[in-house]
Amino acid sequence: MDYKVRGLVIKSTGSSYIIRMDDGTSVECHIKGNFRIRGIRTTNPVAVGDFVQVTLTAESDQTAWITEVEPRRNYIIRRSTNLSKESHILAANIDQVALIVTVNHPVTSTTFIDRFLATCEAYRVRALLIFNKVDLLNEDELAQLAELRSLYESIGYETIEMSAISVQPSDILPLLAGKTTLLSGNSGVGKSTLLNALFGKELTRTGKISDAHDKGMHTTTFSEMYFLSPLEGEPEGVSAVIDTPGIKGFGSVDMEKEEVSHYFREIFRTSTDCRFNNCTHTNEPGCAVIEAVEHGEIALSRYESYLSLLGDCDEAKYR
Ligand SMILES: Nc1nc2c(ncn2[C@@H]2O[C@H](COP(=O)(O)OP(=O)(O)OP(=O)(O)O)[C@@H](O)[C@H]2O)c(=O)[nH]1
Ligand SMILES: [Mg+2]
Ligand SMILES: [Zn+2]
Repeated sequence: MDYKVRGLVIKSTGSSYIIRMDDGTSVECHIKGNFRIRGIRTTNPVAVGDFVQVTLTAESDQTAWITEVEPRRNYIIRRSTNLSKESHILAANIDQVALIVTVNHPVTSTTFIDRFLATCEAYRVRALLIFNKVDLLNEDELAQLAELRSLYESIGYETIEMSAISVQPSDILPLLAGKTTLLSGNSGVGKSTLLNALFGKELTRTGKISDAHDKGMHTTTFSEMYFLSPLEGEPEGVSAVIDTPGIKGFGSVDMEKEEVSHYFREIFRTSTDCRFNNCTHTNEPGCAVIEAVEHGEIALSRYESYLSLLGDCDEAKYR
């Protein structure tokens, strides 16, 4: 006889999934080829963080199938920057994103940061910026770090700086307490190193960045959720961290052109002073956003990221 159980997806390899059952045991599951979730077209119909129904067959092969995905509280989708239009769910049912970025070794571009933050805004997921590898930065880079931190703090994002190779778990754990946190960022920025530091042991592999290109080598290939035990004195509640493969670019989510400015908080705030209420902040007379960029009240890097996302929307239209 077949029977059904409920569980949480804690690892996804693309072809199979590890599900943690409500009783704490884990089982490897597959999905049938024709499995689809209505409304979302993605390369992965099931993601880490999803709650699913699993059907176990009591036959000798003991195959477990995911037969149903429960409605998601939220999710973060990444559209690749190439023209394939492929979307990938990074994780589902998360409380926050910790975006790990590095001023150097490797360089995380502000375009990448802003596209990621805009996506978090679009999906209404809180984002925290963690600047890593501060031990490797020279004087100029440290100045750049301070500038970036103050820029993002002024917009309203929480930022911290650290070195994952020497960080004390107690410096980071309060930020994660009682929450499910998605760790994301470019390859080689130190996501897995931070995860290992939090647990005080090597749970997952880390990899050197390439000497030739100063870039990560895509060491982590699967997404996986890890559970932290609560700190002493911290309120109870499960804290979970999802380590994910490094991502290169971040294409626009399915945004309408008019929406893009809503996902750049300071641009949105300023846009109420534009002369036209359908202002795209590109070349209209009386545009308060352009004026604020000219006066240095809105960072040029942020405005450029905004324009690049707008450009993507145009491109998407003609595909
Ligand atoms: N000096 C220094 N090295 C670090 C720090 N954090 C990570 N590294 C090193 O950077 C390299 C890449 O770290 P990983 O943790 O594998 O990076 P990742 O973000 O998980 O990369 P992917 O799995 O490829 O996405 C490793 O050699 C780490 O030891 C840091 O704070 N300081
Ligand atoms: Mg990794
Ligand atoms: Zn405007």
